[in-house]
Order: sequence, then C-alpha cells, then structure tokens
Amino acid sequence: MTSLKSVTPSSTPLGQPVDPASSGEVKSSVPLKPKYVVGKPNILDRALFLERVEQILDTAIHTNDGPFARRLEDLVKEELDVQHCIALANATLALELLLQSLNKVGEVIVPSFTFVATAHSIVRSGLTPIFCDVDERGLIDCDHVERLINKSTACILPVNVYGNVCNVARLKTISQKCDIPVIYDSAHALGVKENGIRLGGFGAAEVFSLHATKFISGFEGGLITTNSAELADKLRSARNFGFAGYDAVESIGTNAKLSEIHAAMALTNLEKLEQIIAHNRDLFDIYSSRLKPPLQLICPADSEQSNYQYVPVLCPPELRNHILSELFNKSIFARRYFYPGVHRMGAYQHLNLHLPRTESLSESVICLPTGSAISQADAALIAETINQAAG
Ligand code: T4K
Repeated sequence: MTSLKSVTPSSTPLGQPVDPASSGEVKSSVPLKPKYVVGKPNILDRALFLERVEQILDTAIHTNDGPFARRLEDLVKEELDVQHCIALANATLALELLLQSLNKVGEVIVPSFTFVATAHSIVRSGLTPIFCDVDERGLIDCDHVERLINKSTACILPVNVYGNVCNVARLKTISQKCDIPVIYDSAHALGVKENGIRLGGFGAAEVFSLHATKFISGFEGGLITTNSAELADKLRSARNFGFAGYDAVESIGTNAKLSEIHAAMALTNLEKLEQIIAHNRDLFDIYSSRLKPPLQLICPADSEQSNYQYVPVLCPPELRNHILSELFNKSIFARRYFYPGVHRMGAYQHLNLHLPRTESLSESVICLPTGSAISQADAALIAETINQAAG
C-alpha cells in the first residue's frame, strides 16, 4: 500500500487538497489540484449566466426577493409540480426555518447517515435529534422510526440520500397514524422522480440544496417546496426578518434571502436540468458496467428516476482507505460521504449510540466524481483506476 505520509503534508493550508483517507483530515474547502473531483460545480451555460450578471448590475436589484429569485421559484414550481417554492440562502437555513415554522418542542427522528447540517439544523431550532439507522442504501429505516416514536416526537426528518428515495408511502402512513409531520431533506434529490412523480411535494415540505457541489448549483442556495400556502407564507416572512409588510414585523425571522447572483446561477443551471441528468446517467452507466467485484454501486431502485448526482460505491471496509489513497495519488479526489456517521462526530458522540448499518455504510462508501466536468472517457479511466486499487 502507498504510504499516506508521502502525499499528505503535515499542515495543509485551507484550499489545498488533502488525501481524504488521511487520519485527522484537514478540511479542504476547494481542492484545486486533483484533476477529477467529487463536487466540482456544474457550469452549463456560462455565456447566459454572465449576461444575467450584467442585467443584475444594470438594474441594480441585487437581492430581497428580486426578479431572478422569483423566476427560479416559478421554474422550480413548474418542474416539480408543487404549489409553493421559497428560495433561501442555503439548505441548512432552509431546514432550520422549516423546523422552527412547525412551532413544536421535543424530538426529531433523523438518520445519522447524512451530512451534519441535517442534525445541526434540529439542534439550532431548539429540538433534539434522535438518530435512526438506515437500510442498505442509506435510507431511513422505517421499522426503526416506528420504534423511536414516543409522546415527545415532534417531527420525522428523513433524508433522500444520494438522490435515492425513502419509503415515502410508509412514512406517510406513519405520519398520518401518529399525527407527526414528515419533512424531507432532499438536498441531493432535485429532479428525482419516484414512480414518475418529481420529488418536492412529499410530506409537509421538502428542502433542496443549491450549494456549489450540488447537481444544480447556485454557488450557495436552498429551496423549500410545499403545497401548504400557510407554511409558505410563514417561511417567506421568516427568511426576511419576519416582515409581514412594509415596516410591519409580526414574527421572529432572520436574513435567509437568496441574492440575485445566486438565483441567476441556479436558474441558468436549472434550465438545463434534463441535459445534466442525461450526462450524469451516461457516466453512471459507465461506472456501473465497468466496476468489478468486490466493488458494488449503490443503485437507484426500479421505482426511482435518479438525477445520478452521486456515484456511491461500496468497497470492502478493510480496503476503503487504501482505495481512496490510490485514487488520490492518481489525481482522483473521491469522498467518504458520509463518514463517520453524525452520531459518531465529536458534537454528538456523547450520545454513545451504536447504529450498525450506518456505521457499516460509513466505513464502506466512496463517492466518485461525476457532473459536467467529467467526460465519459474520464469515468472509464476512474473506473479502471478504482478496479486496480481494489484488485
Ligand atoms: N442535507 C444534506 C443531506 C446535505 O448533503 C447538505 C449539504 C445539506 C443538507 C446542507 O446543504 P447546504 O446548506 O450546503 O446548502 C459538501 C457541501 O459543502 C455540502 O453542501 C454538501 N451537503 C456536502 C455533502 O458536501 P464538504 O465539506 O464535503 O465540502 P467541500 O468543501 O469539501 O467540497 C466538496 C467537493 O467539492 C470537494 O471535493 C471540492 C469540490 N468543490 C467545492 C466547492 C465548494 C469545488 O470544486 N468547488 C467549490 O466551489 O461538504
């Protein structure tokens, strides 16, 4: 095995790549060096985006529910066939405002196999996360949800991780039976369909991310979709300091507005939704046909039409970090989404939980590069490289 020390400087400045398998990983914000990077932003029509930037500068409307934010919301409503869309500064704030808007106290059942923002949003809303295990594809385990429900349960917050879809029918039944709202963290799932229905209208509301690493990038940004007019009104006010009209503040809010530059970027990318899904699907097919055992892709179910924005591969846990290092040495920056599981992160490990499937997945998964920066030839090369590393 290659020594990690040979590629990992002892102190790495932010912004420089770090071998993702190294212990005590220094968080890199934008690794510029590796050629193939998980999360490299999709840029689909640079000329149109720049033209829109000129318009924003010319009109001098830079934020506060401006025309691009509204156009983005309208297009999301149309694409997702949902009645209301609220654009926000990022998905983390979207989750926080949504949880706060429920006006509840108590516990929120949430999978630990997610990005830490899902859990933090619960704590920051004055609620208590109750971590739940997942199934073999990383989706919330509904049997475990039922066992965790008690009188203090305020909400269930499943995550459509990798754009794969939770058991929405069963969660709806649980929600109705127990009178507990379900809100979905669909940060990865913009454009995904379940049995032909686009995600966006499931549960009380869904949250999508427009972060730079996401399928549809707005540099930063988040969306809440809902079919409840009352909830949408509350959220529109909450993202704008609680304003209910000019000089009228009726509730507590914050500044979670999406700026016009962000909205223009997201809109320009969203207009190419089908194009980027098709590109990602082609890459996924290449990975799927070329990866050899013991490597195994986590695939969408038959009922799902994925956006293929993540390419999660299961590796034997004893080989996983070796594979990551080998890829890194070949200029491929793959990621351990999600390691080590939120319940084992410093901020939550005092809970002393053991969630066997979450832990097993977090020790096995590697996400591979995809998106507009990766060509079909690149995907073939990456597949070959990972096969060799695992061989
Ligand atoms: N719920 C779920 C399930 C989520 O996955 C997330 C976010 C959220 C909620 C919250 O959404 P936001 O509040 O962010 O809208 C990244 C993203 O920062 C985060 O948005 C995302 N999930 C998570 C899965 O991935 P890191 O810590 O891995 O980011 P970072 O900086 O290491 O970047 C990832 C990769 O992208 C790197 O390989 C480098 C590349 N990159 C990144 C940026 C920012 C670029 O090439 N250019 C860039 O500008 O969290």
